[in-house]
Amino acid sequence: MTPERLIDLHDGWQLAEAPEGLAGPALAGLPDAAWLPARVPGTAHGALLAAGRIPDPFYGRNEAELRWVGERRWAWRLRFDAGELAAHEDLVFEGLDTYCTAWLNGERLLDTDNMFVPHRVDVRERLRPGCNELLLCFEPALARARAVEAVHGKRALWNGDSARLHVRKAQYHFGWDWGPELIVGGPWRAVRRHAWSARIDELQCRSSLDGPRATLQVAAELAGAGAGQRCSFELLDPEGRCVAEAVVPASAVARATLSVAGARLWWPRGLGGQPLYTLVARVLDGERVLAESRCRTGLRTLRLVQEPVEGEAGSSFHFEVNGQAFFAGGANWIPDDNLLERIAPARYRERVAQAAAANMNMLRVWGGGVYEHEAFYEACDEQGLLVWQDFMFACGIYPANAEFLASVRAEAEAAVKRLRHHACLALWCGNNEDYMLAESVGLAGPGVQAERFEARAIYEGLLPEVCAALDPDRVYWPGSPFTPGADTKSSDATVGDRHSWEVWHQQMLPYQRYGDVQARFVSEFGMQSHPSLALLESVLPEGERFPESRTVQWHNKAGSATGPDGHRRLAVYLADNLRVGPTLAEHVYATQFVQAEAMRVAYQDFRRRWQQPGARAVGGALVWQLNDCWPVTSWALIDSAGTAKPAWHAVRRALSPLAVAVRLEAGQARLAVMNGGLQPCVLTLQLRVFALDGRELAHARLAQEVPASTSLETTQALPDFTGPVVAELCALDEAGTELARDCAWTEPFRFYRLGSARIDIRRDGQTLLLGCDRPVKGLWLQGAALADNFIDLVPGAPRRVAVAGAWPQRLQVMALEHAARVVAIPEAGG
Ligand code: BMA
Repeated sequence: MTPERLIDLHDGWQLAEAPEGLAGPALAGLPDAAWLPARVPGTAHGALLAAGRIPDPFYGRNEAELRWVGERRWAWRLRFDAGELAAHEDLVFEGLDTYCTAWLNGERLLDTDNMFVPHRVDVRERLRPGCNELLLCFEPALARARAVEAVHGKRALWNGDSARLHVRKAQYHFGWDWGPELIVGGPWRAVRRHAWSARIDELQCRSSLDGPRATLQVAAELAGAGAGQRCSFELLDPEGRCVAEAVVPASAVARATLSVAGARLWWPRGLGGQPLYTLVARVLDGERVLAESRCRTGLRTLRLVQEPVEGEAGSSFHFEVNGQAFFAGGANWIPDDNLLERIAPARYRERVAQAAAANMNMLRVWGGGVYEHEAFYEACDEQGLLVWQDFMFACGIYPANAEFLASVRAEAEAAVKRLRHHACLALWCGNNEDYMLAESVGLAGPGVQAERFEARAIYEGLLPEVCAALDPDRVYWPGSPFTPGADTKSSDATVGDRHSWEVWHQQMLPYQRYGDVQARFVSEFGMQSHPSLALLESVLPEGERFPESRTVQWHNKAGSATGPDGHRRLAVYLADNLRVGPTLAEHVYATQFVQAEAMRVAYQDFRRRWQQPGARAVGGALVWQLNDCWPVTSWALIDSAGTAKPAWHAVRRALSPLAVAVRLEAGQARLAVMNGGLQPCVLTLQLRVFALDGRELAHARLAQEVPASTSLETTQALPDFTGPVVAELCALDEAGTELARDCAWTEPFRFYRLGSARIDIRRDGQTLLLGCDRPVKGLWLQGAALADNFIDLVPGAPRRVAVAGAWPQRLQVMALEHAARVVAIPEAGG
């Protein structure tokens, strides 16, 4: 019996266009000149780009010129030496996108039609000790999908070609209202050779807590293990020390119970640490380890709570971890690139870290992308970000024929088995907006018979079945948004989750009215803005660098059946709020300004309604969207170069463990304090009101005690002043140190002029001192890594902002109504 070997087959691949009608050995026989070097995991687009055979699909309007790549057949060839063969030899394909046929040494191995289903093929009889040839041929997915659509019929959808509904492939590949149509294909996940005599197929770990004691039911599905062999289980604590172990006879499914006294609990960030335990299973032949499998997990309990909300209709929708209720503040995650092979694990960690640094504690993996890379979930485990995990259905009326359901079942089982051990995984969700779409086409909603919406068989049948069987301790939610019960609408604001798109989509409400579109859990809302000027210009030909250009519009995919409308909606929000200059730089700042203000208002208006136990009116807010997959004008907080926009800072402040919000109302200011911590806090609320010429009109201090995990509100009279004002609200601790701050201005900003304020920027050690003589709105500093940015200044003590990393020689300074300028930073006192 020899120990198992898992060998990556990633180097030495070649790619060639596969002529129509050619298959198997005939393909492998294409002339050498036809073959390009390729890497696995990879895509044909990626290999052609690396070989300089196609231009950057993200530049200009190249996307349109490159449709041909997705319309061709592509062959992938690998010749490798297998050396000594083991008792068992498998080829493992973690992901083939999408319609692929594989041959080994001329023998057909498998045909695939679902990019989310991994395949293991026994090749013991076909693998040779010497040279072997593995060949993959990928068919054009759109053409194949259209052939299936022709059989099953066209269906309603939002975004992309309707044939996408019939193919189990990342839906955003077909184009989305923030993404290009790039129908990539190829071995997008790992290809491996598994040589073994015994192996561990599945490892499962179900934990429960009883006070400080954790009990883990562990199970390992074994193959090839024989009589006299044993299976050992070891649980390692975060430092790698063994804290529990068991050894049992090796059988088809080896089971054991492990117990840990003094279990260290995993918490979402902001509530506690993220200690991760590692379960290690081994098949032992005497002392020799034949096979090993390990998974990391966290010990915690998690509940979705739907309880009455005092004084209101419906029920709450909030989460509790380890018995502690908390407000879920976060974002929707989309794939971070169109060519996923370009995303290294470090990039997942960086993006997740950016979400964490914005004080987020939840990310929703949205249903039009992919079941994400391991590195994503590991980063969420480590950084304490819970994951709302959609199954991969988005904005469509999906078929429910037997063949489709069988493919979905295999996909769902693979996803649940792969992800279920992650501490970060909070909830499984059936789809994105399919109930909403069904309602919009009369297939669901009040008075509509349930069976008219046949995809319920997936969201209310197949998927909950798979989750109940393979991951019974985790919540399953049929869709986002979703409202339980017959005759309900997914837009119901009193039960379940909701997508509040009255701002931006639908009636395009002003963002100042986010408070009117709250819900028990706002799982989508958003406002568009341009990416950074540098990124935008990097994809614009010289002559196209103005806001209204054809290429700028090309990089805004928002729109509907009537065509692109992102630029028009942006124009409305700019016209509502600002005076905007003609240059691209001014347009970038203006759109980012509006997005930042919209995010400030939205998160504050939703989080204020977290309130107190028994009255959890709003349990969470997940903005659409955290990230981008290419250089685009979109709802993202972080552009595709990884640059955080001003909105990211607005979200970071609004989700800060202790945060404040101020609203100007007739004759009074409404003050809110949000304490997300586990301890009550005693503080002073300081409200200062300024005229725009810098005069301080009022200064008030209120003592306030805020219980743990509570949001509360109060009001304070405003001075009798008819002109526009700025109100600055700060929460101070007993020592007078500022804990949180927010500013509210008389709006809209376009009614008054601000440009004459003097902005003073000085250095004090590793800190910037930012001062002014009159109020300054939206000070946006570029050129350094700053702890705070997009800041409002009021006269008085300068704001101190820490600078991380190298001290910048120069900073680019922008603010509302202030022309952009680049400044050197003098020392303080100089
Ligand atoms: C919702 C999301 C996405 C879309 C976004 C912006 O529909 O689910 O499908 O990109 O709004 O329009």
